[in-house]
Amino acid sequence: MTTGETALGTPAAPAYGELRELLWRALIDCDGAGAVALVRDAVRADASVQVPIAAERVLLDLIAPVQERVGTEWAADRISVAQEHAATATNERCVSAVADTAASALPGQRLGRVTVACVDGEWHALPARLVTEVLRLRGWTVDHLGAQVPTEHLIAHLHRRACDAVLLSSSIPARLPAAHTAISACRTTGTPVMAGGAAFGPDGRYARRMRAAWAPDAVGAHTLLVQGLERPTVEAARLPDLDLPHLSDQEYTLVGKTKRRLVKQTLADVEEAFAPMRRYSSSQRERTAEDIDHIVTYLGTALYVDDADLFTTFVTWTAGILGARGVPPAALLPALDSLLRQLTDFPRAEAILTAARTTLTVPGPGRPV
Ligand code: B12
Repeated sequence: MTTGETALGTPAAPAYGELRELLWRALIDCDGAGAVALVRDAVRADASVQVPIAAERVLLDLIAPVQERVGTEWAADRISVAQEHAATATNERCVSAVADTAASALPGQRLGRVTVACVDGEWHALPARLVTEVLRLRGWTVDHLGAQVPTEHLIAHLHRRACDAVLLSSSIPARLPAAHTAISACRTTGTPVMAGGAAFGPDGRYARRMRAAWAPDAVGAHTLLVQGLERPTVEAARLPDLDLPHLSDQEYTLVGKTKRRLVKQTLADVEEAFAPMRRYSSSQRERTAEDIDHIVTYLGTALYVDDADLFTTFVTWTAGILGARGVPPAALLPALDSLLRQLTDFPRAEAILTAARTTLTVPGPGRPV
């Protein structure tokens, strides 16, 4: 697509199939002007509804699915990391364009003020941004703090600007311990906390364990806010550890403290057991060390929330990523076996590793081996 051509022609009811394809093309061609023109036209073309509703549809039914496709194509090794970054940057521009297009049509009466932020260490800003823009379109005043907000600065913000709720976003499960710290700290300010994003699990199970309200998406966030969230009392404030009694076995803490040693030994064991690794270049070796580092991080996270599924999902995902890049998923087994040997006194870690190992080795639909 060239700049300014948008090939709209869709009926008022949004059937975005073709537009998704065109937006995808524009993102991959780094055609920012074309992408922006396309989404603006899509808002204006949806004339059967008021502008804020049309804008919301474009954000959630056009821009968001195309962004998800960016992830799928990267995972399948069909686009590069650079293309993924460029596409995301362009799509962020599209979100701003939609917000600007609808700005003059926003409802005059505001429903209240909320703060939206990504938890510490969380770079996935776009999901939070979508939540922010949808809430603005639906009548909320939003303080949008963006990516990786250090918890102390978030708390300082809440003290400066009282709000009806703080909405925390996280996409990467590895950020769950940080999310829990942020949720607990926000609660001590007496501000209701809502969590969301892929990290909290499809049913929000981790958010609830951390005493945060949860909604699956931006519209769900609005619904919960309208219903009203309970304000936490100062007396209810407590250390995050008390929400997760299993942490008293210290497995999470000890795996975290010995992480460097665990990664080093695992790398040595993998090199011993997986012959092709001996011919790896230094950058392939570096990637392998990173993969092992992530495996230990996710083991720690699974211990933190006490859920083997979290680790199995991560290992299955890693196997898929490796498989798409020509590395057999079985290459992960020596790493799991090494950790099993090193963590013999850790019953929860052992159960988590064993469950993941079984998933990798037992053939079945969708199984990587
Ligand atoms: C773009 C992107 C990036 C960009 C982010 C830039 C940016 N400005 O956002 C960059 C390059 C920084 C990045 C980095 C990484 N990424 Co990334 N990334 C993505 C990608 C392609 C899109 C994310 C996105 O915007 N999704 C679109 C929206 C629509 O997502 P959504 O979650 O559905 O949002 C809705 C709901 O979740 C909900 N919601 C969200 N927040 C909240 C909050 C509240 C309160 C509520 C109620 C609701 C809510 O509402 C939203 C709108 O309705 C995803 C793929 C994907 N499928 O999402 C991978 C993905 C999330 N990334 C992934 C990975 C692995 C990484 C890295 C670890 C890669 C690496 N090795 O470095 C790093 C981690 C960085 C970090 N510490 O955060 C994996 C995660 C897999 C996993 N199991 O953990 C994914 C899934 C890619 C994949 N297909 O495998 N990434």
